[in-house]
Amino acid sequence: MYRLEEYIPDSLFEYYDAIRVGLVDFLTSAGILRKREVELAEDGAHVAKARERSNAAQRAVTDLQSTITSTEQTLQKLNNGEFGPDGEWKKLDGTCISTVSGDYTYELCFFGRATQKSNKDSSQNSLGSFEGWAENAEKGTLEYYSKQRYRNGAKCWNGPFRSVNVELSCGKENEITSVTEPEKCEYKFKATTPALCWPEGETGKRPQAAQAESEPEVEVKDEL
Ligand code: MAN
Repeated sequence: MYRLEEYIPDSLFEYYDAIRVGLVDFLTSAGILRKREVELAEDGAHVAKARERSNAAQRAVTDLQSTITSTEQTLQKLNNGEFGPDGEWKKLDGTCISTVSGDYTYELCFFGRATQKSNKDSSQNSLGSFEGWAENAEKGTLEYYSKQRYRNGAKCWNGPFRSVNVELSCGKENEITSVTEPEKCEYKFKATTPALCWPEGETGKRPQAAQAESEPEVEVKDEL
C-alpha cells in the first residue's frame, strides 16, 4: 500500500495533516481506531515530513552543484582568454545594446544573441547566437577581439540562416554605431566598447594572456 503522505505536495501538506489529525481523533473517540493504529498513522506523517526535508536538501545540493559547474566553466573561459586578456569582457557577458535602423531595432546581447525586432509590430527574427571571436586572427591579439561571430539565426526565406559579424573598436560607450546587410540575411554590426581600448600601440598578445595559458591558476578580478 502506498503512503498518501509521500505524494502530497508541500503546499497542501499542512491542510491535509490538520484534516488527518481531526479524523483520527474522531475515529479514536468513536472507538473505530485503536491507539496502535493512531501511532502508526502519526509515524507516517513524520516520515513524510522527513522525506520532504530530505528532498529539499537534495534540491539545494543539486542547485549548488550546478552553480559550481557554471562557475568552473566561467573560470575556464577567463583562463583561456575567452573574456579578453584581462577578463575585461566578463563584465559585458549578458549586456545588451541596441539601435534603430530602418524598419527594425537591432539588439546585440554580448555572448548571447543578436535580434532583429520590427518597429511596426511585435515580430522579431533571431540573427544568431554567439559562436566566437575572429576566426583568422591569433588568439589573444587585438585583431582577435575586434570581431565577434553570431550564427544560426532564423532561416532566411530562400536563403541561409541569419548571421551577424560584429566589428568592434575602442569607444567610450558600448554601442552599435551601424547596421548593414551586405548579403541577404548576413548582417554586419559596427560597435564600440571601452573593452577594446588597449594601451596605445599594443596590438599583440598581452602578457596576462600568455601567462594564463601556461599557468592554470586563475586570478579573478572584481572590477575592470
Ligand atoms: C526580413 C528581414 C530582412 C531580410 C528579409 C529576407 O524582411 O529579416 O532583413 O532581408 O527578411 O527575406
